[in-house]
This record gives sequence, structure tokens and C-alpha cells, in this order.
Amino acid sequence: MQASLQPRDRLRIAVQKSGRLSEHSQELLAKCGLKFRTSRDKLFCYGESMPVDLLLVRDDDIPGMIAQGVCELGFVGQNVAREQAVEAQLKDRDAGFQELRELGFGHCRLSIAIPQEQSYDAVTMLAGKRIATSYPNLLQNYLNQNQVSASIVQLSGSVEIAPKLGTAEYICDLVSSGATLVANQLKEVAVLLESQAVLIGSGLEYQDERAELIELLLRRLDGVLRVRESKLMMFQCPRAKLAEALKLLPRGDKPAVYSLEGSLSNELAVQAVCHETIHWKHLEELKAIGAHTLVVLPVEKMLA
Ligand code: PRT
Ligand code: ZN
Repeated sequence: MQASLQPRDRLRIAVQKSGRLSEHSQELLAKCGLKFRTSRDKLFCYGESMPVDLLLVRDDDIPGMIAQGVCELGFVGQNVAREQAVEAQLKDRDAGFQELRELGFGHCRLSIAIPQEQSYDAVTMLAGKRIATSYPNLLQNYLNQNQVSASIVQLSGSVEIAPKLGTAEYICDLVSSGATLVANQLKEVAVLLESQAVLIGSGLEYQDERAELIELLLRRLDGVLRVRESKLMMFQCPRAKLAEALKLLPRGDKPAVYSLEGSLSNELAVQAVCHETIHWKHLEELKAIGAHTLVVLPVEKMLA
């Protein structure tokens, strides 16, 4: 029997111990109502509010830990998840994990960069070059898809100095602001993957308490992700302008409409949860057709 399918009454979630994703991952779990007691070795945190424990590990280990059944869920960069999924695919075996949700933080891209003074007009220019990367499988996949043959120099860090050291002509690395590339006189020429943090899970159907815990957590997580960009918009407008006003609202849930001072009043109050950013332009357009007393409020929790 697979380790992960042996009955267990507590759920385990793996997050990065220290690094770019740690803080946001733990914040998100806190918003889902999870509280942990940090243990002395700081690798295992006991869940106090629910039977859910936290494992603090290196990000690269998280997909494998799920595949081995050490934990059920994990927060990791899509770049790490895809690299390991593509590796499994290229070796014709099952990755043992699935992406469950995109989490909206840790945004970056995996890109090819070349020395600033060189020109680049097509992927064929990679042919015969040495490209340094920590993502050999994603790069190989990209080269295969474009039917280009190049040699991959696998490095575990400091990829950006490879061209200067002469170990490779080009690099394939994560970029967010682009400052590291500029500092190393490199320029981004192709994007292989747009990445962000994702929640991954085993995709197994558990027959014990874990099934319900996962379902509950996903429901809460969806609520948290949904309200992150959401705002409650309230305003008043003449009854005759209601249809026009509703068309001007950013995307959101069906608005509630109330009549003021009894049903015969010509003034209506509208309340809408919007899931897109509400810009000043939205408010000004509403005001221009006769809406007034426009208020935009943050949403803290929501159960749709
Ligand atoms: O110790 P552990 O193995 O857990 O940590 P790590 O060093 O492997 O990971 P860490 O904390 O550096 O990154 C964790 C995850 O954050 C990555 O897998 C990505 O999903 C995400 N992320 C977001 C980034 C970046 N932005 C990023 N800019 N990861 C790395 N970088 C590096 C990049 O490699 C390059 O060296 O930052 C540099 C480029 O940044 P800019 O802003 O100069 O372009
Ligand atoms: Zn790592």
C-alpha cells in the first residue's frame, strides 16, 4: 500500500522554510484559519486550530514529498512544479502531484537571456549554443518544441555569471524585475514560462479524515483568493438610470438593489461585490450618469 494511502487523521502541508515564498505562503494559511505552534527544530509545526500540520522545507523538495506521500499539499513556484513534472514526462513516469490552484504571488518568468550587445531575432539562434540553467527539463522541452539543438549546462545557482565566466554563451533563468540581468549586461529575449506560486496536491482520493480537511481548506482558500482583489461597491442612483449603471460596474457578483424611502422612491441603493480592480474611472463614469454617494470598501471574508 502507498504510504500516502495509509490512514492518517491529520493533514500535512509543506511550505518553503525560508525564501521568497515563505512569508506569503504562511500568511495565506493564516487567512484560511490555520494556526501553528513552531517546534524547536522549526521543520515541523503542529497545527493548533485544526488537525493540519506544517512542514518547513526547501522548495525543490516539495513536489517529491507529495509524490512520496510525506505530505498531502504544498506551496511551490510553478517553475519548480513544472520542471519536475516535465522531468517525469521526459522519463515517461508519473509525477505524483498535480497543480490545484494558482495563488497570485511569487510572480516571475523563466526566460532566455543573452549578452546585451548581441542581436536575437529567432529561436533558431540558440542552435549549437551552450545555455546555462537550473531548469534543464523546461529548457530541453522548449528546445524540443522548437526543434532546435543546443547544449544545456546545468548549474544550481549564479546562472547569470555563466556568460562572463565563459561556461555558456546564453542563460535560461528566472527573472522578475530584470535588475539582475541588467547588472550582468544581459537581455531577456524569450519567455519559456510565466510563473507564480501554486498549491499542489497528490490528486489521490483519501478514505480518511484527510479528504474532508482538503475539501475544507480548498473552500477557504478559494474564498481568500476570491476576496483578495474584491471590493464592495455601494452607491445610489435614480431608478431610471439603474440599467445603465449596472452595465458600468466592474465584473462581479449579481448586485443587490434596494429602494430608498419605500418602494415608490425614485432613488435606489445598489450594493455589489466586484472581483476586478475598481478604478477612479469606474466611479467617474457612474457619477456622470447620475449615480452618487459612491463608496468602495475592502472585503475581508466571503462565502459565496
Ligand atoms: O532554499 P530554497 O531551495 O527553498 O530556496 P531557493 O533559493 O531555491 O528559492 P527562492 O526563495 O530564491 O525562490 C523561491 C521561488 O520564488 C522561485 O522558485 C520562484 O517561483 C519565485 N521567484 C519569484 C523567484 C524570483 N521571483 C526571482 N527573482 N525566484 C528567484 N528569483 C531570482 C532569479 O533566479 C534571479 O537570480 O532573482 C533573480 C532575478 O531577480 P530580478 O528581480 O533581478 O529579475
Ligand atoms: Zn530551491
